[in-house]
Amino acid sequence: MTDLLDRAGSPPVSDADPFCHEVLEEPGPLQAALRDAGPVVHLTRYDVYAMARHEHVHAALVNWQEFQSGAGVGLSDFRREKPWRPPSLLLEADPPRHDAPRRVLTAILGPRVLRGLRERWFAAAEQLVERVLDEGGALDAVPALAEAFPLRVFPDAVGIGEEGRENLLPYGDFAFNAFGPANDLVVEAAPHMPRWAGWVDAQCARDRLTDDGFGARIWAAADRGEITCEQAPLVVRSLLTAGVDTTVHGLGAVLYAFAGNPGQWQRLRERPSAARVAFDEAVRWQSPVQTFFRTASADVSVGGTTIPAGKKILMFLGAANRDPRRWDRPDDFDLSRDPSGHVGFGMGLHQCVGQHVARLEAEALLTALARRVTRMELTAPPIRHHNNTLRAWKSLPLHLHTR
Ligand code: PQP
Repeated sequence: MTDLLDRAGSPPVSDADPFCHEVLEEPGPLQAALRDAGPVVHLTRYDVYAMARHEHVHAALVNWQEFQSGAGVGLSDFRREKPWRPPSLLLEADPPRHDAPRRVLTAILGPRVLRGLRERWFAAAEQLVERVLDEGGALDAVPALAEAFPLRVFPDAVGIGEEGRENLLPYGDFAFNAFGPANDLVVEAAPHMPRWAGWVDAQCARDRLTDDGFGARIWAAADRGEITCEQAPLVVRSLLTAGVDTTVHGLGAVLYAFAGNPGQWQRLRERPSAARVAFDEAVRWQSPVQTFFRTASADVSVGGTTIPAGKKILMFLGAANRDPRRWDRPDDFDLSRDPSGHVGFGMGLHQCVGQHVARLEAEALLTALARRVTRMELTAPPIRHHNNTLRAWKSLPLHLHTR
């Protein structure tokens, strides 16, 4: 009887480090081991729990009452440790505090506002693709496309000035590293962080923003009393933290997917309207945002084991998106599948509020490429960029063929 209770109470354990370089380079084996070990695994190295199966990750993400965000969605427990910056009003907040900022951003980043950007972003993508093809079509797709396009359209859309934009990518990279442990990725960047953060915080002030961007719309919501004037700069900060690296690595994922699957590129060229589904399938397949933590608000029972109140739980979005219990041939990038239900944009209350922005950027770039490029050829092995949260490329050497 005691034995039964014990076994019912204690989950399988693993001493693996999900944030070591070996796993960041190739997370597949750890993801499979965690999925196969059971619904919940205790990661002894950090004394946190892990979920990697689609069923349980999905269920936890929609259960914001028991799996909270307010203590931070990284390893650090904000109830015990001072956060590296004032917590996000969106990502690192629970209802009811979360709701007003979320409502404001939902409207600003929604389909109605984005329709007004569509033509401009499609033209910018055409121009960028023309330029790289004029230069011969041999390029590193990370700087030349995946970084260049979001940097070309997103900061303008927010309405920040030209000066200092080179801080955006390193700031975002730091923020996503900071969700993990204080490993070498965090420690080596930390000395630069105050400079990046100082610049980002300064861009959030009303008088630094153009009067027609997302930033101005956030301040207008404060004028209408939908959020407070103290909240407005932090909501702008969320856009600047979340809006660049994520789409850069999302675009990197979809370009890598097509470079390695020429048949799928052929399919997209025949049916360019599939660009949005293709992007979602790439987000499922690569999961640019690999993991996020939640915190148990009470003792919570999952798959027969109890996670004690106050413990952090690591949600493996990338593992859920490759779970063979949920997906046929999960490791194939396949435009014929319906990727909906993937958790690459999260799920539930916190599901990515910027996903329509990301999809529009991807649709614009893929449409422009599909019009001209017959084949994307990898000309050298791509190189991963390691980040504690993001699955990313440092380099993606491509030749874009036009005939
Ligand atoms: C994945 C909000 C969202 C977006 C913030 C913040 C930071 C990152 C993200 C994560 N995020 N997609 O600072 O509010």
